[in-house]
Amino acid sequence: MKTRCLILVAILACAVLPACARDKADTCVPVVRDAWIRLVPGGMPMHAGFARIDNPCKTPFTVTAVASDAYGSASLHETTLVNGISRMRALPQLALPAGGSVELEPGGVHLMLMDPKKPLKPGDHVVLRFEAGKGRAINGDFAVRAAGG
Ligand SMILES: [Cu+2]
Repeated sequence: MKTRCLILVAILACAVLPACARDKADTCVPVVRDAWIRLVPGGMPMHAGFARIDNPCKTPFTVTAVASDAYGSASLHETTLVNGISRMRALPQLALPAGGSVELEPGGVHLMLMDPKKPLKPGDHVVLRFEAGKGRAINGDFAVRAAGG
């Protein structure tokens, strides 16, 4: 009886495992790390968010929208130097190649966060959601830091 059970378990495991492996590949998602938000002096309702996003998956992940319950609006921005003047422009999307990563950092690509729904102070945490269409999305936990921090 015991032997028969063991054989049954082995057969079931064989039937189930390939499906598990396939599910794992499908549910692989990029990881948001070292994420932080910089407050602006004077409590201006306009913050910048920075992070590193790693995509260890076999499929690219293209961020097409950013959302947060903590802000009236969130978007992708890029800072560029034009004739020595620092300018910002909206980025329609941010591509994360398979196995690649992107750095959102001061002076480069960043998140423009407008109209905080309640006052934020250093040490607070805010969740930002990176959406890639077709229901695909990842969350990042952002730590709030003081202006200049
Ligand atoms: Cu900006």
